[in-house]
Amino acid sequence: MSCEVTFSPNDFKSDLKPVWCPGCGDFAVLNSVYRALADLQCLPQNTVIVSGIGCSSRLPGYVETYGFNSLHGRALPIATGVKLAAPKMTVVAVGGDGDGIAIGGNHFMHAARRNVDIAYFMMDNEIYGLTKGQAGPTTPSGDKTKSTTYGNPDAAVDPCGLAISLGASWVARAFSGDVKGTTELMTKAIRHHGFAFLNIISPCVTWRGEHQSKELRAKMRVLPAEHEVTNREAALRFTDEKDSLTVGVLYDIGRRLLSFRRAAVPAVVGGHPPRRPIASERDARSPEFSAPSAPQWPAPASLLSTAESARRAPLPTAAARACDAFPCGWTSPARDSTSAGRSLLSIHAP
Ligand SMILES: Cc1ncc(C[n+]2csc(CCOP(=O)(O)OP(=O)(O)O)c2C)c(N)n1
Ligand code: SF4
Ligand SMILES: [Mg+2]
Repeated sequence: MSCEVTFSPNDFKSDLKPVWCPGCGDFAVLNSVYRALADLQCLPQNTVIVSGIGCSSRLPGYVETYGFNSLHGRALPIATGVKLAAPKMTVVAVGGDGDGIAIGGNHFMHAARRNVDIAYFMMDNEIYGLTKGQAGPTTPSGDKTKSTTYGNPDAAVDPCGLAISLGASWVARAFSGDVKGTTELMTKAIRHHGFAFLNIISPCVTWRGEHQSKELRAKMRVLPAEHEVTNREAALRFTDEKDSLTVGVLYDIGRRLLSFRRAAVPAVVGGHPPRRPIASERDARSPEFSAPSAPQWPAPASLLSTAESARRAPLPTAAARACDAFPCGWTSPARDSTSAGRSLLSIHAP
């Protein structure tokens, strides 16, 4: 007798009650997260949500999956580590505009260019909410805030434009008030193989005013059907909008995943063998793992078999010496043949 368990959005609600201000856009984002996880039937034990610090970064606590409310600006390096150590997990990073583009801007750049297989939802309220309303990188020029009482003298950054220029392979924009649209974009981001960046415009009623929500809704436009998602120039045209707020997938290209490139590194480089070819496991995701989707970059058989044969081959003496000297506890094949091919990250995984 088979027993199939299905999850509803309510199953992803944790016992914690959100402490956001009444009317905060992050409530709607949270709702979309519950729905997206249910739509994809993500198993809670196979899902991790990692955040930084900020009002928005409280989100992992409200979701019944693994979660990590980490340090300001550090969601992406931690999510990257989780994904590399546990490649079968569905990894979602979340946080605010300040968390992702100000203090965490450097990490944003490297996660995008490395094309780590994680979905990143940035809740963009154009302000530092938790610390009481200072202007941040996405605050429009000229806007008065607690820290710019005469008007913001700086130019604002468009997070989608930034992500495209940094090499992200999937970039989209959503408005939190559009729960259906945001949910759809979240499911696409999670299914995407590679770094998927979703900029969610999410009003802060307390520091940006109650009118912000209405104004944003009035500006919302759906991406024209003829938009070509692989056309970089076309995508960038939607990242410099003043009077409109276009939602949808702006950019979507296939690029090799970080895991594929790691599998391709020859055994002797840096004295470490490549990690086991996790890409094959990743792409043959069985239904027990969430988000089945056709990989945009099917595992190149020649690449994986090269990596696999490199893994099995004994290391040259010099390389083995380099591993012995490495202070991470990594066991070289010379000392223990059973751990050949395991990387530092897999050794340290729980
Ligand atoms: C290293 C460090 N620097 C500064 C802070 C203070 N701090 C906490 S949250 C935050 C800004 C949060 O803004 P954002 O990421 O946009 O999130 P929001 O609260 O708007 O959702 C700042 C500056 C901190 N906690 N740690
Ligand atoms: S301060 Fe702004 S972002 Fe933070 S909970 Fe309140 S409304 Fe939301
Ligand atoms: Mg913010």
